[in-house]
Amino acid sequence: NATEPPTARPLRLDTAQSDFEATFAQRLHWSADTDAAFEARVADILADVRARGDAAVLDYTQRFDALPAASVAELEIDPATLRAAFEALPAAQRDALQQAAARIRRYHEAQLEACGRSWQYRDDDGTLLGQKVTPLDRVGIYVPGGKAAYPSSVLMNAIPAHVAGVGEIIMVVPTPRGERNMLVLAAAHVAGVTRAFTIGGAQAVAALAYGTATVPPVDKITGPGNAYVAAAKRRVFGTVGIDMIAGPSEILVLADGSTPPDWVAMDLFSQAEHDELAQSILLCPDAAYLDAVQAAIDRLLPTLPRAAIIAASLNGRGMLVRTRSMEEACALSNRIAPEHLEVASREPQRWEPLLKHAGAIFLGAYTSESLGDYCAGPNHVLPTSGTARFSSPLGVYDFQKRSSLIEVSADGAQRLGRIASVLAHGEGLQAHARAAELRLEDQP
Ligand code: HSO
Ligand code: ZN
Repeated sequence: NATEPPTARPLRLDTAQSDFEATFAQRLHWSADTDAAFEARVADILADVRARGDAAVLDYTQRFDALPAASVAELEIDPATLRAAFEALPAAQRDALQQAAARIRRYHEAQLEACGRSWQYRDDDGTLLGQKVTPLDRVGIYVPGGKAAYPSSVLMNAIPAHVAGVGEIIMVVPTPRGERNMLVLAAAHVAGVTRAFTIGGAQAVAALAYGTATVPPVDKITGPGNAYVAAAKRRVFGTVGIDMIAGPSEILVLADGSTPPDWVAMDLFSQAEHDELAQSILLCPDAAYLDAVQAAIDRLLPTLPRAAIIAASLNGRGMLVRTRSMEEACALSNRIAPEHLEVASREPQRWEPLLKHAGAIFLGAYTSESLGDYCAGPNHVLPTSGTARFSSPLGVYDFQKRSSLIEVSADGAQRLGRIASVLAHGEGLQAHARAAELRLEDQP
């Protein structure tokens, strides 16, 4: 019944209950299920674009996006149009975009200084060794259309690429029926996108990966997308680099009971409103506080336009968990390795050293995850589904690669030549051994 207000009851659990582990593990689990028929459809689109180029891109854009065009050139948005989109915005939106962009740029510039620079050292004998860091020549940024069209994600993908020194940033964005999202175009202007095309889906991924007469081939594709885009990115990996395959958004709040329950409830909602499959979890040692947050959920949910999505997310995947202690809550959080981790505590610095695995850690009551989504500075493209155990936020380093640098001195060749010769003989590789030995002063 559409008129009834939705209710949200995240699963209540207690780490002391006997079936906690099993119930918790089952609720936590998420996996992208794809079937063979779906994979085959995506593979067909990729092969078709690879073979027929622009003509195939035009066919699929007409079929899937109801956007007819005589040429792919017609689907390109020139930089002047991106600028005009920006200039036509209300001043408050222009200002907010620019301020967010400036903060994101500053953060990623600091990242470049700290971990994105070339380095070298010399052996005593003058041999030079080092690592040379180079930006990628050309990258493609996929921007979803429809309900997941986020201008903030344009900033989060394009700015680190720009800061890394990428030569050309090619944006693709599906534009069903030709309805353009002006904030997305404006964000592309602010973030320094080089060229933009109103194409999307697997066909856009294929165009970027293989290149067509009009769309230049890129070296890496980043950015989120629907199941077609995810499957296409997986398949073109190897021909080009990709960033990550993101799952639904997640937030985990670690609370000691000192943050107003309304704030925490709204933070849980903020990720739940992305997607029915998003996951919001609250861990707290105080059961009365969990009750207070549930009461806040009941009161605040009906005030939100996306209440139905939020309710579906919280009812399907949400959890309010009482833990024995904050220490236990921290340990549990590490096992989950959430995308976003809020430490809603009056002493966040006490708990931070205990936290190892999370895409981004938000410390203290004032640090709403939502501020990180838009403008704090760090990237909002983060590892999901427990992958924060082994991977990192999107960053400048994703738009660079490294080459080793070696310059052996005449003296160095004596020392290294003897070692290499022995090992090469051991491997039975005579040419390797001779190449090293020819440079020795006393040849064997
Ligand atoms: N929370 C999302 C990013 C986003 N939020 C964009 C709002 N707009 C990534 O996990
Ligand atoms: Zn968000």
